[in-house]
This record gives sequence, structure tokens and C-alpha cells, in this order.
Amino acid sequence: CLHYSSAAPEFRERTLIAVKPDGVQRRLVGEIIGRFERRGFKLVGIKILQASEGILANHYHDLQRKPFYPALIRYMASGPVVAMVWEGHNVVKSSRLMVGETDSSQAKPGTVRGDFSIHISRNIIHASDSVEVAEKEIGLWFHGAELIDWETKDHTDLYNV
Ligand code: IDP
Ligand code: MG
Repeated sequence: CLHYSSAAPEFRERTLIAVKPDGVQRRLVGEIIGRFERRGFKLVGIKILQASEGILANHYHDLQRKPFYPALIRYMASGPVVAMVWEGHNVVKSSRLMVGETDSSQAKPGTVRGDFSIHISRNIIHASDSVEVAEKEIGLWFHGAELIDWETKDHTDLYNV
């Protein structure tokens, strides 16, 4: 039955996507949402916020000792961020490919970074890099009640079930 199929865990993977302050400033929010929508992923959470130092320190915990860390935190706090949760089959892996290489000058055309940015320090967008990290990041940026479960009616068009 369609209802149970669409609820299967393999179609319920989630990732955190964030349009960084440069992406918001450059009016790229709609463009980025459009790419994820057209791909077939399902938007289950979205908000605009001024990220606090606390959330950013947690989010970039692993990069704390990097020389660029202070500049990275200043960049991420320089304006609002649009945080989103997208859901679908292999969304973590697929969204990393849609986002492109960290260093924008290495990012392939057709990717968000490869189409809209030229430097590693202003690379427009964040995407979780693994399912485990995605779960942690979603918990950091969103309250459970902000994530909306909804059934897609085009499920058989997107997946072979
Ligand atoms: P990712 O965003 O592609 O996952 P990470 O290595 O996790 O890349 O780094 C997180 C963010 O830190 C990058 O998106 C970028 O904004 C910033 N960053 C990473 N490496 C550098 C660097 O060498 N110089 C300046 N900023 C960097
Ligand atoms: Mg990363």
C-alpha cells in the first residue's frame, strides 16, 4: 500500500541544508529551494534566523582548531541564515553532490557552489556530510515540532513503489 511504502525508512532520510549569509544576501534562497524541490526532495522544515555564537560553535565544533575558524564564525554570524530540512532517498549524498566541492573554485558547474560562488570562504550553502551528522545538525537547528511530516502524493512518480 502506498501509504506504508512512502513511510519506509529508505525514503525518510533527512539532511540539514542552510543557505549561508552570502546566499541570503545575494537573493539565492529561492533558486536553492527550487533545485531541491525540482529534484523531488520533500521540504519538512524551514526558517530564517540570525544564528547565535552558541549554535555556530556547536555546528562547526570539528573545525575549532582550523586557522580560518574565527573568520568562519564571523561569516556565519554576519547576517541571517535560511535553515532547511529536506527529506528523501539518499538525500544526504545527493545534496552533497548538488552543493559541490567546499572550495568553490573546484566546484563543478551545475552545482550550487559551482554556479554561484568563486571562493571557499563565501560558498553560499551548507549540507550535512553524513546521515549521523545530519541527525545531530537537525537537532541543533530545529525543535522537533518545527519539522512537519507530510505525505507526498507523487510518491510513485519519484520512487518505483
Ligand atoms: P563543507 O561545507 O563542504 O562540508 P567543511 O570542510 O565542513 O566543508 O568546512 C565547513 C565550512 O568552513 C566550509 O563550507 C567553508 O565555509 C569553511 N571553510 C572550510 N575550509 C576553509 C578554508 O580553507 N578557508 C576558509 N573557509 C573554509
Ligand atoms: Mg562540512
